[in-house]
Amino acid sequence: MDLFDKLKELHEQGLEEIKKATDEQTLNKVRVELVGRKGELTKILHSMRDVAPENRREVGQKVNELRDLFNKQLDATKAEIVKAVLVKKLEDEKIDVTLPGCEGHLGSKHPINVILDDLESYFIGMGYKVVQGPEIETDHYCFEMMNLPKDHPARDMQATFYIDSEDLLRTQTSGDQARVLEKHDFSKSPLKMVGPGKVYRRDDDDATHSHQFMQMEGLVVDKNVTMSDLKGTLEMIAKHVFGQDRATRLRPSYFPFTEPSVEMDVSCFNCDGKGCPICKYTGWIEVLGAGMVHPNVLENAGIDSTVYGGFAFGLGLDRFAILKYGIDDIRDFYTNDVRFLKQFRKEEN
Ligand code: FA5
Repeated sequence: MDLFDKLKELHEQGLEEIKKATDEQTLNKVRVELVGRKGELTKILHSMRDVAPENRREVGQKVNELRDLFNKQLDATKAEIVKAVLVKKLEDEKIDVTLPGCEGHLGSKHPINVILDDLESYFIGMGYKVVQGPEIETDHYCFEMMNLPKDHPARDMQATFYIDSEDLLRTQTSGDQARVLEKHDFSKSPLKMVGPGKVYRRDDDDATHSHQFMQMEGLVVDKNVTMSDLKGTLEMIAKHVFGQDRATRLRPSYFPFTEPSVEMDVSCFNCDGKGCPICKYTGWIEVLGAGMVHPNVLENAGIDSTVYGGFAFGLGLDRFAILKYGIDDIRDFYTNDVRFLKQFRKEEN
């Protein structure tokens, strides 16, 4: 077969091979076979020496024409394959935007966070700043700075989880008072702060006691702060959270960091003050401790207690939530039962 016949045959076969290729990999193989460096057309060029000199020009021209034709056809087929792949992909991944979406299960705020957020905004509105102390506190700030030196008998009231001889899971948020007092510049402004957070005690759990619970510390220090400022503040808080009608009472109490000290009780939500197992038949549930800041606490932080004085309080946020929502067991806050938690969705805003 002479070269012209070979070229004619290659022409037909080549176009046929290109047509048959339906994926990029096969097409690339065909491209290499036809127009590659060692492909059929190159082979024909290499055998040019066997062609009569007067025909060489024509053969060369034909080879070039065929190369152009093959390249054009290969490119066109490649474009078709790419398009077909894309069309298939679009078809496979087609999304019906009219289908109903999958409903996400929205969580809700924990009831204690609902109370916490509400109280924070309430205090911010009254000019308090919000601080956050560490949950792993030092003996120094949790007790010593708060007028509870080592071996003080009142330490027994708050049996503690110690981590080592100096660090402990804080039993109260009162350490926040000492940390803020040390830093505050009284020449610039009086001090009004709340410090919410988790606290831990080696308490026996029951309906109103948990070994882990939330407190919110409050502290106001300025010149001429009186006990009636404290009383007014506590009553406002109780009315804000529980409404105008819920009865409250202040009882004398003892805390080493306040003098005088009080505790505030709110009438039991369950028996309305008549007495039941939840309030241990007293008709009242204790919600906070408070008092006038002890001079030693101020002096420990380098503040002149003959010039400055103030009041402090520590609210039990769990107890607030118990009373506000009528919850008969504090442990429900910590067992994460969604049936319990989702009941508070409507309280979020
Ligand atoms: C204190 O912790 C003081 N630091 C509060 C304070 C601050 C007094 C500033 C004076 C000035 P007490 O141990 O009473 O006080 O706890 C305060 C509140 O935390 C209680 O009124 C109660 O609401 C809550 N509380 C106490 N123990 C538990 C517990 N085991 N579980 C749930 N809430 C508790």
